[in-house]
Amino acid sequence: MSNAIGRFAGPGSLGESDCLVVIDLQNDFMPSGALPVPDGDAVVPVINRLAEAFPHVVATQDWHPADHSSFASAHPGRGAFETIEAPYGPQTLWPDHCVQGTEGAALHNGFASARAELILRKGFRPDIDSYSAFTENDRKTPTGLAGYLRERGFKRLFFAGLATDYCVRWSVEDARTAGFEAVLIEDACRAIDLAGSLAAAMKAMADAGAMSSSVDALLG
Ligand code: VGL
Ligand code: ZN
Repeated sequence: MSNAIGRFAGPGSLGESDCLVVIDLQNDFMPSGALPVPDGDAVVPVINRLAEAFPHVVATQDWHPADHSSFASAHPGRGAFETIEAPYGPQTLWPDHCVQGTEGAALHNGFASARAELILRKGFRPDIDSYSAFTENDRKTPTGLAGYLRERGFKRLFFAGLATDYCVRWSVEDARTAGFEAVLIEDACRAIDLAGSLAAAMKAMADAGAMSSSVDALLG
C-alpha cells in the first residue's frame, strides 16, 4: 500500500451526489478553546467558501455529557493526553471539551452553518467516545449518518474541519467502509498532532482509499 494519499483528479463539476461534510467546527477546538487545534480558526472562512460552492452540506458537532468517559477529569490520577484502556480498547483522555449546551460546544459563530442541511451530534453516550461521524469508538455503535447520506443519494463525500488526525481521519475511513468515495480537503483541515498522529492519520486514510484535494483545486 502507498504511504501517500492519492490526489483527487478533480470534481469535473459538483453535482447532486456530492456532499461537503464539515467536522466539528466548534469553539472548543479553536485556538482559545478547551482542546485547541493549532490554527483551527484559519479553516473557518475557507470552509464558508466551500459551503457556498457545494450543492449539499452536512456538519457534525462533538457533543459530550459533562462527565464523559473521554475526559481526563473523569479518571482520578490520570492526565489529559494520556491513553487508558477503555472496555472497547485504547482511549486517549482529553481536557473537558464540547460539553452539551455550552458555548465551547457551539459551532464557531463565523461558520456559515445555515447551509448545513443536517447537523449530526456524536459522542453523547457517557461511556463511549466518538471521533468518527459514522461509528463510535467501540467501532460498533452507528451514529446513523451512513444511512442518512445513503438515503440522500450521496456518492462522494468531501471532508473539511477539525481535527485532521482524530475526528476527520476516522470519519474519512468510515466513509470508505460505508462505501462512499471520500476526499480529504487537506487545507480545509487542521491537526492536533499528538505523537505522530497526523502522519498515522494520513497513512490510514490513504490505505482506506481516500483521496486528497485542496480548496483551490475544488473551487478553481
Ligand atoms: C476531537 C478529540 C476529542 C476531534 C474530538 O474533533 O478531532 N478530538 N474529541
Ligand atoms: Zn470529543
